[in-house]
Parts: sequence; C-alpha cells; structure tokens
Amino acid sequence: MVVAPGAVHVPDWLGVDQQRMLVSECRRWATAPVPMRSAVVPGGHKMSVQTVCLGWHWQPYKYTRTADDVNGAAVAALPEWLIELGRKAVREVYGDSGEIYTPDTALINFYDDGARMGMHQDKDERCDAPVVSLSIAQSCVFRFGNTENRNKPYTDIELQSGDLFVFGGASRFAYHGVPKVIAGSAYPDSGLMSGRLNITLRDTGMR
Ligand code: MD3
Ligand code: FE
Repeated sequence: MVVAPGAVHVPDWLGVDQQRMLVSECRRWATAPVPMRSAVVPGGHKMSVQTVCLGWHWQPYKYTRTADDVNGAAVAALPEWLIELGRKAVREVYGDSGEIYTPDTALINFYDDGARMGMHQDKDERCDAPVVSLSIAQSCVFRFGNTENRNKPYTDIELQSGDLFVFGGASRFAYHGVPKVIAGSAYPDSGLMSGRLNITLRDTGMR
C-alpha cells in the first residue's frame, strides 16, 4: 500500500521462518562485538529504544566504524544476505528501474513495552537511497509525518510482525516516529516472546 509518494507499506512480507531466523540473528548481534544499548543524545537524555548496528555504528548524530560511545569495538559487518534481502524489498516495491540498492548499514532497534521514538528525520546519512524497514514481534503505532515539521499532518499506521516498509523518493526525509508499542500484541511465532524488533537497512554514503 502506498502511504505517500515513495512510502510503501507491505503487510506480512516476511514469512514466519524468516522472522524466526532474523530474531535469532538479532540475539547474537545484540551481544557482540557491540552490546545493544540505549543511545544517549547530546542533551543527556537516554533513548528508551535499544539499538545495535551492523556495517556502520550510529550514535547521535553520526556514523562511525567503532562503537566509541559503547565499548570501542569495531561493529560487525553487514552480511551479504541482508543486503540481498534489502535489494529484494526495493525491487518488489519500486520495480527494476533505477540503480541497484546497496545498503551498507543495518540499525536494529528493540522496543520493550514502554519504549517509544519521538518524531524525527533520518538525515545522518549522506545519501538519499531508500530506507528499508522490517518489523518483528509486537505491533506498534508508526507515525508517518510530513517533510516540513514534526507536527500535523501525519498518518498513524499499525506495523505488525512481518511487515515491510520502504521509504524512498519524496518520503526519504519525512518526519516519523513510534508513539507506542501495542500492549497485548505479542507474536510468539516470531520467536520473540515480548517486545518489538525493527531492522532498518540504509546506505550511509560513508566510505
Ligand atoms: C521514514 N525507526 O531507526 S522504522 C529509526 O520502528 C526509526 O524503529 C523506527 O525511525 C522503528 O530511525 C521506524 C521506519 C522508518 C525508518 C526510516 C525512515 C521510517 C522512515 C526514514 C525516512 C522516513
Ligand atoms: Fe528514523
């Protein structure tokens, strides 16, 4: 479903086996070489979402090769199969036209029941390639806004386990956030008994 130009929501895109495989990979990535952590923004506030990265390490508000704000370790590589999964997503949503999508980074976000993400733009990337988002386990309310400011107009969409969302073109720099994780929406078939996982693939434009 096209939510706005370039913003496409594909419910139930990941099969249950793929979700289970991604959950078990995320369990490994969340421990080493860099443990998942709540990033601290420059004002000193700790985010409620916990994040671990592959390829490049995101910290507010830059990308680095080593996790200087965690344990200093070099981040794990972005596996080729995850790049291919992102390519498949972009191809299915936008068709074969255009250049071949080659993300260099994955951000893995974990939300417990109380976690949320305020309205923001993703503009730490030096590149306007699409962002591919995969949601697993508990559902959330995802708020998709406009490119002008963090307020209205916006559209609230429920993202469920297995959903794909691609944000490219005119939507790439839209404000967005996650106002809440939906209580009682656990999806044990995913292999994650509680909480929500979101994996985003990006091209940082770093080199
Ligand atoms: C729209 N994550 O990590 S994914 C983030 O569910 C982030 O964890 C949310 O926002 C999450 O930065 C939302 C959907 C998403 C990701 C990137 C976008 C939507 C986007 C970039 C531009 C526009
Ligand atoms: Fe974002």
